[in-house]
Formats: sequence, C-alpha cells, structure tokens
Amino acid sequence: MSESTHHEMWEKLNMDLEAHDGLLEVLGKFYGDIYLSQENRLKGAEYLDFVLSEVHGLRIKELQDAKAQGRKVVGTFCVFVPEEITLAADAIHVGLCAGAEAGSELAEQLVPRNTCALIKSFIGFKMAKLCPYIESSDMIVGETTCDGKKKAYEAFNEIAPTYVMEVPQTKSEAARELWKSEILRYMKAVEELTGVTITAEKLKEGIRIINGKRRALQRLTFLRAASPAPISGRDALLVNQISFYDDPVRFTAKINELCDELETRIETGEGVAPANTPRLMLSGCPMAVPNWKLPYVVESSGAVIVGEESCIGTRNSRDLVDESGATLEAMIDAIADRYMKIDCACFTPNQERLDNITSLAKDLKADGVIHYSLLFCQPYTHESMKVDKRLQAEGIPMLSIETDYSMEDVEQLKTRIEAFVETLA
Ligand code: BJ8
Repeated sequence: MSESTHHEMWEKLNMDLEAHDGLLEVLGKFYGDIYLSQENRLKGAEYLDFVLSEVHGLRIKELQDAKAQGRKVVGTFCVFVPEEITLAADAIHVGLCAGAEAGSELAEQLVPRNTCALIKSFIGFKMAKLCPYIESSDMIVGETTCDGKKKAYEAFNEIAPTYVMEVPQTKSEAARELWKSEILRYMKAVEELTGVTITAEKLKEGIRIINGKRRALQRLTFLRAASPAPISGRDALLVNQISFYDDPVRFTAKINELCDELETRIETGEGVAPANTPRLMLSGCPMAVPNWKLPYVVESSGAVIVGEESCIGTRNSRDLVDESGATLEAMIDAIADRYMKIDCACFTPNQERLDNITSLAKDLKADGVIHYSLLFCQPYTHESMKVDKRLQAEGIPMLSIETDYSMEDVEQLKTRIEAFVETLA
C-alpha cells in the first residue's frame, strides 16, 4: 500500500496530515536509533519492525476495512477493560495510551500542567489530530483508576465521548460485586454498539483467544529467565506494546514463533549480551508506544532488561481467565475474578504487588530493579517507597526513577543508571 493511499485514509480520519508526517519522521528516526541499531536481534523481530512501521498504516487500513464490513472498534486506556467481552461482540479492541510528548501543550488547555505525561499525551494526540486509533474508535472507554485519569476523562469527554467503567479501589467482596456489575454494564454497552448479542459460545471463544495471547506473553516472560538474556528489554517491551494494537490471533502466532526461536537460542547459549551483564527488571508505570527512553538508557549503560512489571508487561499477562465455566454467568464470574487480581497501584492496600514484584525479580534472576514512575503519578511514586523497602529486605537493590516523556534528562538518567549498574557488577 502506498504512502499516498495512507494519506487519503488519514485525511478521511480528519487527521492533521502535516503534523502527522512530521511525527512519523521523528518516530522513524527514533526507532532506527533505538531498535535497528541493536546487535544479535532475533529473526522474529522483523515482525515487530513491520508492525511498528505500519502501526498508523496497514493496521489502520485493517480497522477501516473491518468497519466497512460493519464491525466496531473499541479504544481503551487501561488493562481493566475486558478484551474478552469486546471480542465476544465481534468488535476490535485497541489501546489508546500514548507515549510521546506531541500535543502536550495543547493538552494543558484541558488538564492541569501537573498531570502525568501519559494522560497529557492521549489528550494531546486527540487535540492535535495525530492518532488514527482514536479517530477510528466507535467507542472510547475510560475507567476510574487514578485521580488524574478520572478527571481527565471528564475533560476528554468534551472532545471525544468517553464511556467510563467504575473500577473499585479495594479488593473487598463488595468491590468485587461492583466490578462484576460494571462488567455486565460494559457488556450491555458493547452489545448496543455492535448489535451483537453475547452468547456463552462467543464469550468462550473470546476468553480462549485472549488467554492464548496471554499465554504467549507468559512464555516470553519465562524464557527471559535464561542467561545470557536471549532478547533485549527493548524488543520485549515492543512485543508487549504491540499486543495492544495487533490482531490478537496473528499476534499470538507470531509471538509463539518468536519464542520458538528464543528456545533455540537458549539451547545454544546465544544471547543479546554476555552472560555476566547485570540483569535489571523494570517496575512501575506503563510505557506506551513510543516511550522507549528508559529501556534505551538502561541498555546503553551496561545492563540488560529481563522483565517489565507493568501494565505493558507482566501485569497484563500474569493471570488467565478460568476456562472451565460453561454458562455465561460462570464466565462473567471468571472474568471478574481474573481482573480483580490486577495489582495496579490505584488499589488500597496493594500488598500483592510487593509479593508479585519480589517473586518475578527472583524468577527472572534480576540483579536489581529500576522502579519507574511518571512525574506527577501519585500511585506509583508512592508505592516506589514500599517496593524499595520490600526489595531491600529481600536483598535486591532498587533504583527509583521519576521522569516524563521529554529527552531533557537523558544524560542525567544515564549517569544515575550507570552508577547503579556499577554497584551490581
Ligand atoms: S491498571 S497502571 S493501565 S490505571 S501513570 S495515568 S496511574 S498518574 S496508567 Fe494504568 Fe490501568 Fe493501573 Fe494499569 Fe494515573 Fe500514574 Fe498517569 Fe497511570
């Protein structure tokens, strides 16, 4: 498909073509510097490169073609929105979180300056007409997680109608009931949107597909325990990022192929860095495309990343939906139970996150953890202190980083990370 056909499509989506061309140019260069410069990349990374190069092109064309055939697109910002339900209504589920600064100044007309970069980014992308996913969405779903997002959706609703799911803040029985009722409400809304009635058969299939996707991601996580590290943290993050955009069945097949290749590498002792390279795990806020800053800095500072404890990482793949339920009711219960296990820092208390981080760091044989919070993110900045305390008690060193999407602090981050890595070597 030619660039000019893409342009026609973007124009129909009412995007700002000039600004968007500028964005793609910067991104292309950024991707080249961060990804294509890597050595010993897997053959399966060609799929990642292709999907990313066409993330605003062929994938959007696929969405438009599906829409022309009557299917609907649901855009989301949080791993709490159950993809199984979206799929059961024959709709397509995509992530809308953004990881670039573009449009952030415009976003400050709607949300305060001291709002995290992730929120400013999705609002900015909409206001600057830069995101073909937002423009392709027939339904945009927000959620009551952190205060920043809750209030942002009220403002966002003025420029893009947003349906909001009420995510509870605790893990009590009452909270679980509330969450189940929210899943049912979402189910009804998606049925109304699509005109499709969700049957037990359709939901079972949705659960099977999304469990398949999560199993492939779990397999990748597990293989990264090998030494030397068989895949870079940058590429593994990209796999997790792409999981929010690509067709889930195609994605699952490709990631399983990539894992086959990883297994062969592990057998032959091949890796992306020597076996004695310090192994770091990232933990904290999600890193949306194209937020590759921290992984790049870490892996340019003499370390290799072996895991991501975040929603664009293990928090989204760790738990599966129980597939044994035969009735619609049993499946909804299984979905509610699975999603209530998400250990987002918006919950109080959130002890299980500390347990999960500790066991993941041990499983992946991480020498240390970098806790990553976006500036102005209360929940994760707060929990970084608890994570630090817990990891200290376990004898796992931790470095806490607070940053945003700008490149201004790259040198400063590099200095801190290099010093941390030296203590681990
Ligand atoms: S389940 S982590 S995807 S809410 S960085 S916007 S928390 S101020 S992203 Fe998240 Fe769902 Fe939780 Fe996961 Fe607020 Fe923090 Fe910004 Fe954040």
